[in-house]
Amino acid sequence: MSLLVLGPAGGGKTLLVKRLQKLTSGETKGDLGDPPPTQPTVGTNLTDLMVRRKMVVRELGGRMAPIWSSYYGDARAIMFVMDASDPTQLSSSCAQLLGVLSAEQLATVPVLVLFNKIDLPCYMSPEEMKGLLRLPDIIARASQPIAIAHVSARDGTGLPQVLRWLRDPRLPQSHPPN
Ligand SMILES: Nc1nc2c(ncn2[C@@H]2O[C@H](COP(=O)(O)OP(=O)(O)OP(=O)(O)O)[C@@H](O)[C@H]2O)c(=O)[nH]1
Ligand SMILES: [Mg+2]
Repeated sequence: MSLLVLGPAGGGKTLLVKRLQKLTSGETKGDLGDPPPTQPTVGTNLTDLMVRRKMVVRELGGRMAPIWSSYYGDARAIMFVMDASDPTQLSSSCAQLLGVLSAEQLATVPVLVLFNKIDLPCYMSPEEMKGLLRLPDIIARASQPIAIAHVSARDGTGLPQVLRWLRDPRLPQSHPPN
């Protein structure tokens, strides 16, 4: 299975994948440690992740957005990562997300929308953000199964939920109250 990780530059995709890799490697014993440094992804990053079985994770750098679609044919699941602490970026990220959801090749591919960086002060609550971005409408109209998670790749908040989704992306997810 191949998992595509998409989203705007600086949203935290690379750090998220590194954290998931560490969590699934069995070497953390519950402590993620300090976040490792990341560089903006030039092109794409490939990482193997063991969740039930080996999956290949392909992160596409935010600056690659114009050619993301050339990788859609290979995708079995998608994680779309945005920076919840950056209000100026959210609406353009949402437009990008709509583009992903409307791609014909992805019509049945499950999508996990991640609001990352919730360790930083956010100007809106997750519920307000969902409303502003009209996410309930978007989810109701989309053809693919969509789940949402609020996470921090920095401190690890919400990452167990991401791993649960990775085990079964097609299962309906329960959204814990935020
Ligand atoms: N505070 C905080 N910082 C984060 C979090 N996740 C990522 N960052 C930081 O955000 C910056 C960008 O993270 P990356 O993982 O490189 O972002 P990216 O989405 O891979 O960016 P591109 O590869 O350019 O598309 C880095 O300095 C990260 O340490 C988070 O949850 N909280
Ligand atoms: Mg990156």
